This record gives sequence, structure tokens and C-alpha cells, in this order.
Amino acid sequence: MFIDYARIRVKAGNGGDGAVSFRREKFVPKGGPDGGDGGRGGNIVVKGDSNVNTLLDYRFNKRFVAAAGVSGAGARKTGHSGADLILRMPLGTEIYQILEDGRKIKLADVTEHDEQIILAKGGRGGRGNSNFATPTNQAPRHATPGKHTEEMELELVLKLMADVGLVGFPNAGKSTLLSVLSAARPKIADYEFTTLEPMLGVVWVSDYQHFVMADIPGIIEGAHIGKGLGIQFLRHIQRTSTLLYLIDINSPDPLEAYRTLKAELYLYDNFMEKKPFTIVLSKIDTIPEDEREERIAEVSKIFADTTHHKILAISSVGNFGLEALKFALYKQIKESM
Ligand SMILES: Nc1nc2c(ncn2[C@@H]2O[C@H](COP(=O)(O)OP(=O)(O)OP(=O)(O)O)[C@@H](O)[C@H]2O)c(=O)[nH]1
Ligand SMILES: [Mg+2]
Repeated sequence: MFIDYARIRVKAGNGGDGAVSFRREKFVPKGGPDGGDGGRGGNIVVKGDSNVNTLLDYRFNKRFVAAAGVSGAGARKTGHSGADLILRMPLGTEIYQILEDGRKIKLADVTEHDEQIILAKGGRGGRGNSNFATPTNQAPRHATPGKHTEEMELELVLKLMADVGLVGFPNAGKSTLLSVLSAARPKIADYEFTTLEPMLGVVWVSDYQHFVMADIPGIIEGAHIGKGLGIQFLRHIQRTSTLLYLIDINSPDPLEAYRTLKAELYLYDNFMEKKPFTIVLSKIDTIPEDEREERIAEVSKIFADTTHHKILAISSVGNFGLEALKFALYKQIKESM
């Protein structure tokens, strides 16, 4: 299940208490104070993991508490530190702390594999009485307690990280395209809103060059105000470096289709306007072969005249134009870096 939002509570480990202890040994008449310090409490640490694509782990498991530090002991023994609690999260997770008054503070943005960020620091261990001996007080009977930590409420928001975001009306063939370019197996069907949740696929351009493509549910006019499947998934293409507008060549007006899609994205987030994009006509196998070239040329001209953009034409089913598309996308991603 794909989960892209969760609320959790975390608490770093309390510090262990300092010990009060006196050395007692046979034949040693006056043993001094020898209570050791408490150990540090475990931190709450978030770690980026490219193998995780969802916040599912945080959906049902809501409270995470790191181990407390162990108390100090006699013979100046310092208690063990509590182990850090490591929370693995998908790349693209934004972490906010929710304050009591409801305000949110961004704590972290997990973007790299294996990157670690401490969200909450474990409490310091208390000091044992061996630390408090002075010339005038050689037998201190006090130690300090370990520091107790506060529980924090966090909000996790996943915005998938991909290089290319697929944008198109329902049924345009987005999932089919992802399925032929990558090993991803999204659901494909001949009805609208087949795709209900985003999916990523890795597209290999050569043995060692690849990029990541994100398939999201179809967009319709009014998506930015919640029409269709609404906007919640649009945030998954907020972070992609490029966009791919996929338009069915059989659309009554491909240019209008493109403009509607573009408008929806910009109404959602006007930063999208800055992203490089590619316009691609899909399903060209559905046009009879003897009319195909003419039809593609006609639509290309309309786009060239009005948007000054070149467009590509493909068929996922007929395996047409896919290699050229892969290279064009790869080039665009590299240029956008
Ligand atoms: N003839 C032909 N049919 C295609 C092609 N690509 C996709 N289709 C068909 O178009 C229909 C919709 O394909 P999907 O890939 O599910 O479309 P989508 O854009 O992901 O749709 P949503 O998830 O609903 O937004 C399916 O019946 C596909 O088999 C193509 O290149 N040629
Ligand atoms: Mg789909």
C-alpha cells in the first residue's frame, strides 16, 4: 500500500541517572565516593532509504521511543548509552514538528540514500557522586539524575523523488508507457482513473545510465481544486526535475489538452512553470498507417506555431518512438541539473 502521509510521536531516550556509591574494601579504611555517570539516552534518527517507497511503516505504528541510558554504578562505572532508534524513510520525505499551538516547523528533508539526520537528541546522563568530591566535601552524597526528554509530535509528508513526472488526462497511456520503459508493473485498463496511487519505475538508457519516472493518476480540469482524484498526488511531481505531458493523438484538440494540463499544474504550484518538459503524443498506432505521418505533422505544426515546442510521437503498444523518447528525456534531465 502506498502511504504518503503519517503522523507519529517520537521520544528520544532519557539519560541514565548518576550513581551515589562509596568504595568499600577490606583493609581500605576510608573509601571515597565512586558513583559513576549515567549513560546518554538514544537519539531518534531518520535514515534515507531508496528501497523504501512508502510511509506505510508509520501508518499503524505511531509511537517510537529510543532506549534510555543505563544508570551509573559503583567503581566509577558509567552506564551504557541507550541505542539510537533509526527510522528508515523513503527519499523525498519531509518531516515537520507539530507544536502545541499547531504551528509546524520543518525539521528535515530526507533526500539521500543512507543520509542520517538526528530528529531528537537523547538526554544526557546524570553525574555520579564521584564527580562532586571537593577538598571540603570528600564524601558527597548526591548525584544528578539523567535528563528526561520530551515527546514530540511529527508529521511526515512524502513527495516522491523522480526525474520525470508523467502528466496526462486519464487513459492517455501513462501507466502503459511506464510499463514498457521500466520494470514497473502498474495497473493498466481501458477506463479512467485506473491509477490511484503514484508509482516509480527505473528507465535504463544504457547499461549504466538510468533515470526514474513517476506515474501518477490522471489529471482533469479542476484537479487543483479537487476534481477527479484531486491534488493530493500532484505533490509527487513537485520534486521531479522534468515533466512529460502525454497526450492521446486521438484527443479532439491536443493543444487544448496540453494547455489544460499545464494550467492545472500551475494553479496547483506555480513553481511547476520553471520545469523543463517534453510533449509526447501517445497511441499513434491507432492512426491508420497511411494517415499517420500526416496526422503527426499536422499536430506538430500546431504546437510549433503556438508553443514553439517540438513534440515527440510514440506508441507503447506498437513499440514506436520509445528509444528516441528515452534519450530525449535523459538528455533533458542532464541539462536540467
Ligand atoms: N492502441 C494503444 N493503446 C494504448 C497505448 N497506450 C495505452 N493504451 C491503452 O489505453 C488505455 C489506458 O492506458 P493506461 O496506461 O491505463 O492509461 P493512464 O494514462 O495510465 O490512465 P489513468 O491511470 O486512468 O490516468 C489502456 O486500455 C491501454 O491499453 C498505445 O500506445 N496504443
Ligand atoms: Mg494509469
